[in-house]
Amino acid sequence: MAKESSTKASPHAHSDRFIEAATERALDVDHLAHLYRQMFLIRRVEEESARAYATGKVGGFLHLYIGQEAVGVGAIAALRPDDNVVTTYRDHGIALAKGMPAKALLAELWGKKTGCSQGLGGSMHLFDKAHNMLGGYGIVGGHIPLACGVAFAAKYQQQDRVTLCFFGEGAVSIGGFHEGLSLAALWKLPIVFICENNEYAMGTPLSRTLSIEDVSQKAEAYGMHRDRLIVDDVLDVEAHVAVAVERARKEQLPTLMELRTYRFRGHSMSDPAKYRTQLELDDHKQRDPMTRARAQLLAAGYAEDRLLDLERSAEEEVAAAVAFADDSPEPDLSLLAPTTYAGPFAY
Ligand SMILES: Cc1ncc(C[n+]2csc(CCOP(=O)(O)OP(=O)(O)O)c2C)c(N)n1
Repeated sequence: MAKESSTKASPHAHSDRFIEAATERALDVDHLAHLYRQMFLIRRVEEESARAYATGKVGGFLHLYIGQEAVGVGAIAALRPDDNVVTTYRDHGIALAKGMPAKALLAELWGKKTGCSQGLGGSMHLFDKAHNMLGGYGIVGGHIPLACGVAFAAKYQQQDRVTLCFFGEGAVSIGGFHEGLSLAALWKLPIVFICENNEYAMGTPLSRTLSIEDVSQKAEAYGMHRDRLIVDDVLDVEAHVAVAVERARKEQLPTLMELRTYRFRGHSMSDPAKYRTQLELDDHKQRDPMTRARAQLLAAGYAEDRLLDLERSAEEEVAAAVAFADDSPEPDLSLLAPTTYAGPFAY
C-alpha cells in the first residue's frame, strides 16, 4: 500500500486544494521574483538556442524546455546546493536552475571548448560537478538506475544529500524505471523521482502507452510515497517537492511525483508537432506558469519597473552568453582519441 501522501483524486482537485493552502501562506515576493527571473532566463536561453540551431551554430539534437520551466525551477528551489540532480536530454532548464552558468551551457551547445563538457557532450549531456548537476542522459529511462546509484552513494557515505531524478512520462514503461523504483523503495534511498508529464512522448499521448491515467499510482507497487499536481504555480511545485525532499533527507524514504506540465514547442527541433491542435496549444499557453508568476508579482505590489529591470538583466546575461559562445574556441583536437577510446592516453 502507498503511504498517506497518496491521492486518488484528479490532479486538478489536488492542485486546487493546494492553491487554497498556498494563499494562506505569506507570499515572499522577493523569492517569487527570484524564481520568475530563473524561468525567464531559461525561456530566453531556449529561444536563443532555437535560433542558433536554425542558423547551424548548434548541431545534433535540441530538445527545448519552453513551457516546463516551472517544474525545474520550482523543484530545484526545494534543494540545497549540495543536493544532486539527474535528468534527461531535455536538460537545459534543469541545468540552469541547478546553477550552471548560461555561458557554460550555450558554449556547450555551440560545441565550444569553454562549454561545461568542453564542447564534447552537447545539448543532451550537460554536466556541472561544481553545482552537482550530474547529467543530461539520452536513453529514455536509462538514467533512473544511475540516479539511484547517486542516492545510494550519499546514504552509504552518511551524507544527508538528496537526489532529484527527472524523467518524462515516456520513461514509465521502461525497465529502468521499475528497477530503479524497486531498489529505491527496498533500500530506502534519499531520492525524489519527478515524472514531468508533458502529455506526449515524442508524438505519442500517454493514453496510447499506459493503461492508467495517474502515473503516480506506479508508486503503490513499490510501497512508495507519491504525490501529483498540475503545474500552474511555481511556488506550488516548490512546496510539494519540499515535502518529498524533507522525507528523503530526514527519513531516507523515496517519493514518486507526477507533475503535469506541457511543452510549448515540438519534441525536438525537427518536430512540427502536428499531433496536437492549435486550440490545445493555445489553451496551455493561456495557463503559462511563467506568465502567472509575473501577474502574481504585480498583484502583490512588486513594481513593474523592478520587473522590467529584472527581465533586462536576464536579457543581458543571455546576450553575454551568446557572445561568449560565439567567440569561444573550438575544442582541442588532441581530446578526440582519449575521449573516444579506452587506452593509454593522457587526458
Ligand atoms: C530507450 C530509448 N528508446 C527510445 C528513444 C527515442 N526517444 C527519444 S525521446 C523519446 C520520447 C520520450 O518521451 P518522454 O519520456 O515523455 O519525455 P519528453 O521528451 O516528453 O520530455 C523517445 C522515444 C530513446 N532515446 N531511448
